[in-house]
Amino acid sequence: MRFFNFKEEINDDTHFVIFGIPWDYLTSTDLPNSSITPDSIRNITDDIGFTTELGFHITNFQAADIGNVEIIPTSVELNIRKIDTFLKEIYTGNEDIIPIMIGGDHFCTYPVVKAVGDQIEKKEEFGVLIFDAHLDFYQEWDKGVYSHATLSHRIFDLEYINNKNLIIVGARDIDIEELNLANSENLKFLNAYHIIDGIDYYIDKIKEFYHKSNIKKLYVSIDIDALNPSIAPGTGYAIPGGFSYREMWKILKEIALSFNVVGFDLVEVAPNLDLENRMTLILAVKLIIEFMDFIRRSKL
Ligand SMILES: [Mn+2]
Repeated sequence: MRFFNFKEEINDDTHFVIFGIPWDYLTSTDLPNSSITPDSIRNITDDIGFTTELGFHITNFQAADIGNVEIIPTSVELNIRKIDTFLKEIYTGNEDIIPIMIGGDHFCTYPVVKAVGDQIEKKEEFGVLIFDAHLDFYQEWDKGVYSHATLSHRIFDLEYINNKNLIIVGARDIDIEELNLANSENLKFLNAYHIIDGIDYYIDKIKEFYHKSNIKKLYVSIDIDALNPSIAPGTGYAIPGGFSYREMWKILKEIALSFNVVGFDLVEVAPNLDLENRMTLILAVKLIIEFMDFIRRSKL
């Protein structure tokens, strides 16, 4: 089972490497089952047309799907190390490869961002863009410092990440403690209610933010709950007021054209909460494949 017909092996021509992290131990409800998502997403690619919306043949992507990281659900520190090793192997022999991670809960993003950031020589050019209904900025959550609710705080704690190169977009479900924490650190986030001002608001603000600090290389993390639950019902925390598919499509297109996207992920899809027609899984596949096409075009 592979993502579309991508090959399993990385070779000299490989541009994108897809892999899954089937891990949802650090979510904070018993409802979602995002550990089955990487394979559910691969499965559904059989039912989706083999072209992107702009007409690129998916068979022509120079991409590999190398499977899943082997996870032992409760072994948090061990999994973090395993994910790091997995990423380092991807980069062996080709440091320009663009890793694409399918989660898993949002915590899966932390070890991936760290591995991607660690191998970038000019750290001052590196930025992280997170789409999320939540800030995930708690210092600790039910299972400790590592949780899907502390994700962006752990990223923020990386020595090369700060309030000038990390931005969270689509926020609309923030607790008081978390808001106070975010404000005290001057964490940059864009609220979802600006959608009523038109999608260019986000494109302009995101570009302005990164240009101000001279960021050129971006890691992008997409929590599916950044999108509106009317189109993404299959997730643990369905918060109203998110982006439409087309709005997200447009933002991703502009981001890919304006920055060098060095990796991205899609997390928090829960197939067990999806509708029978699997619309959240299809949305996830479309976002991945469209973003890949935008990134490919930006490098032509
Ligand atoms: Mn979220």
